[in-house]
Amino acid sequence: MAEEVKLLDFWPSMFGMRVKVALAMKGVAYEYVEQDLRNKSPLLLEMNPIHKKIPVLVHNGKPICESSIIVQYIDETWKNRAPLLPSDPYERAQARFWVDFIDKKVFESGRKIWASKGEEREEGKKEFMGSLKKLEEVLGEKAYFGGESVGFVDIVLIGYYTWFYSYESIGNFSVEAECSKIMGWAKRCLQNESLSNSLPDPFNICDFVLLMKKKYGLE
Ligand SMILES: N[C@@H](CCC(=O)N[C@@H](CS)C(=O)NCC(=O)O)C(=O)O
Repeated sequence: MAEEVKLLDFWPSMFGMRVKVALAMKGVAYEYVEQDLRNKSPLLLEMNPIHKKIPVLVHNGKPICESSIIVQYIDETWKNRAPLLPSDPYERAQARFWVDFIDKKVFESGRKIWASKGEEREEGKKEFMGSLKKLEEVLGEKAYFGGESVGFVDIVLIGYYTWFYSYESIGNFSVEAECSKIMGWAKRCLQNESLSNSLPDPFNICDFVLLMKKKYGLE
């Protein structure tokens, strides 16, 4: 039986980007279904009744929610190509720890940079750069967080790279100046077509962010 794989997503979402990258790395064909988050579709509400959020992967009619859980599901389901999580249990636990760190720290500080101002924005910048510096330590001398090849942590973090330009322009700072190692890592990741073809243009993200700021009076 042919597999039916559908992705419910919204293009600027760094959470959705993870899923697109993972599917591309595994070479899984899928139907992309863009969602309007201001007017949620019956399909999204049916597939993610708890959180009502994208991304949702629908595999043969069954929904899988929460981006980092989806990436792990993809890795376990399409095992025969491009392993994403380490096979060693300790290494796997470490990868999950840093994914959890990214989920808890990076999104919120990034949001503070673009969606607030004054002291809160400054706090966001400090937290954001602090998290990137910590991640640089974790990367160490490795090419990727996954070692010699792109892995779980790389896939989870790379979507944020497409937002760096927006954070930098709005927050008036430079990631490159303070975290050149992370920028080197991101550029290496983008040499991989599964990643570069799955990610939006940072300028388009910035146009989207500026539009959101205007729409919600966040200037
Ligand atoms: N923890 C979730 C976060 C997903 C998320 O925040 N999605 C946002 C878009 S970036 C969303 O669907 N928002 C709609 C809403 O909150 O109503 C994941 O990793 O999948």
